[in-house]
Amino acid sequence: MKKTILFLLSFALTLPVFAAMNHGNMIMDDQGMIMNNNPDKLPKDCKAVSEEVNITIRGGKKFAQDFAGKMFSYDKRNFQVPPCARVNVTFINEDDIRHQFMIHGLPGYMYPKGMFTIELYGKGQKTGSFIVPSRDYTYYIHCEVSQHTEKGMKGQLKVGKGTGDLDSILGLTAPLTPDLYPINNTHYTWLALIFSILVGVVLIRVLSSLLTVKVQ
Ligand SMILES: [Cu+2]
Repeated sequence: MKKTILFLLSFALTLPVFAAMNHGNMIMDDQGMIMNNNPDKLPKDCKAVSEEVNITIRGGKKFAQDFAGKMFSYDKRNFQVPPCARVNVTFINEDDIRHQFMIHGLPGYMYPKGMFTIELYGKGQKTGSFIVPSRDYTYYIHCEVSQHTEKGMKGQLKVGKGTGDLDSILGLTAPLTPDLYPINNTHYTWLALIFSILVGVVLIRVLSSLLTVKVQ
């Protein structure tokens, strides 16, 4: 009996912990995780899946390089799908750091906290699905890793006609609070400038006279 227990215990300890953890709504491995994957459960207001929509979205530094002051983004930042569509998202991370495809505002009775998320710890890709409800709405997509949204990793998904555009989406909408770096010139700034010019003139005079003496 003891031997059997020991054998089972040693076997359990050698199981790869991260190989395929499934915590209810979370599928995890050593590459990343998918939260609230839902390929089949219909929202209350949908009788059937209206359409199959496949989306491939890439994340990384290189997608932000055309935008001054930004650091990360997605290759596509604006999506539109029909009501009750099943959205199959393939998220590809092209960086060596953690990125997410996270969408908010989905019905809480199906998606805890209203979220569907694909997270990749580094380079790689994962595919997950969610089914959108029937009402027109604009859903917020972003990467929640600290500062990544502010640095450009933000997008939107419109169901039906949507409910307008979100702010601060690179190449699409203006930021609500633009980054400003104002230069406040005071009297002291001008005094410092005049003083520097005068010192410069004096230095040129003194140096040139010294050099002239040396040559003679
Ligand atoms: Cu990110």
